Amino acid sequence: MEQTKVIKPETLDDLIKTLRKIYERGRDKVNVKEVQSIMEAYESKPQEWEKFAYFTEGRYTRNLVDEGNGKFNLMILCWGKGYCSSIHDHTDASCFMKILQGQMKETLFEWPDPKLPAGMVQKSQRVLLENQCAYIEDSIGLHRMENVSYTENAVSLHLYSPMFKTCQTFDQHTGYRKEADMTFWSRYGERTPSGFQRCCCRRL
Ligand code: CSS
Ligand code: FE2
Repeated sequence: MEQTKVIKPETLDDLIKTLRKIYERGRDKVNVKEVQSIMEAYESKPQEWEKFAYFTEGRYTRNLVDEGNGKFNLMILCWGKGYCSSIHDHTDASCFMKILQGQMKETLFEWPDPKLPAGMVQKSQRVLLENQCAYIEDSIGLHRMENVSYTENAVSLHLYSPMFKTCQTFDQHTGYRKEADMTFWSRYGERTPSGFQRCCCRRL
């Protein structure tokens, strides 16, 4: 696994080009720290990503930005005030999430024992600030993401590799799991025709 010096991507387009190169070169073995550093190095400029940022009432939205030459999905998630995800896994994929605007709280949980219904065990909690980039995969645990602000929206940039279309969501009180389909509210800046998005949104 080679790792080159982190060259700061000046624009979102630059960042996408760099990510494509890394995934082209690394195939399935990219260096997590390298991707994280590059995503962190990009300084969020709303004018570069606002065409992807659709907000709606009642749920967070998932907006496809790039398909990474088939190696990854890059998407922008828009979290209205107080909106959160359910507790979910990441379907054996790597997940990077960078904050483009606002702040997000991440609560990490242990995997529940499917044979023993019980309240889910919380491992840790942290607040991610603008431009920070976090990483999660199934071996680290499950998580819930939350825009805890009731006055500010939050926007985050997610890279998933490989891409996935379903995940599992978990009930915090019983550990009971369900499969959830994950769809896009928009693709490449255009609203998807279905008019409906399924994802791991928590019912409000
Ligand atoms: N995994 C969630 C967002 S939190 S990382 C999703 O893709 O909708
Ligand atoms: Fe997640």
